[in-house]
Amino acid sequence: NKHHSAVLYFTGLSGSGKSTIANAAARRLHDLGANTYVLDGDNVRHGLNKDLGFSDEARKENIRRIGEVSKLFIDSGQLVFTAFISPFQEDRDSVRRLVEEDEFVEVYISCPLDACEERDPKGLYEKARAGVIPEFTGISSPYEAPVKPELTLKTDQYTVEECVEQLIGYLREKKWI
Ligand code: GGZ
Repeated sequence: NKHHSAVLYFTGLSGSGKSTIANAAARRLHDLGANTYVLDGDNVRHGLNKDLGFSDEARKENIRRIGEVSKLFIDSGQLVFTAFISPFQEDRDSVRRLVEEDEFVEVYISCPLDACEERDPKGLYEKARAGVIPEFTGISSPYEAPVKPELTLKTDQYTVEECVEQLIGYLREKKWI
């Protein structure tokens, strides 16, 4: 099955739903015959990038490597999803410049901080508020919302399934699938 190769570059706060939506969308696209792969904390921060912490510099290096790996996956013909906070616009723009213009889709996984904090699936916000986790995004470390994302998925207003449909709709419109 022929499809366009690209990186669907997700960005958003911890708990916004990046990994959940990326995995659900990848499954959907796989069923439609596309070659997909998801890069997220589970397979990158625990492996290739396990030497990196959460300082601004470490996050920058995290995103740089993720960009390089994404490029390799694109070269191998995949639709690759990346699900990392990626808090800095400059670093996201660097990844954009690394690949072809029509190979980068910035997807803002939008959810207000208070809603993410309410979800707190891993109890990290509570620990961040207590000062147990330093430099936590949205609490004690900055998050720069995308200036001009190709796509915004509002996870506080739509279900996971609806967000996946919006993403599939975008890819269909582009005739990439
Ligand atoms: C933000 C942190 C931190 C700090 C650990 N700040 O919700 P999670 O748990 O599963 O996802 C978060 C993940 C963030 O890693 P990323 O590689 O996506 O971040 S970045 O793009 O900024 O490099 C969270 C956990 O790691 N986590 N400490 N201080 N998130």
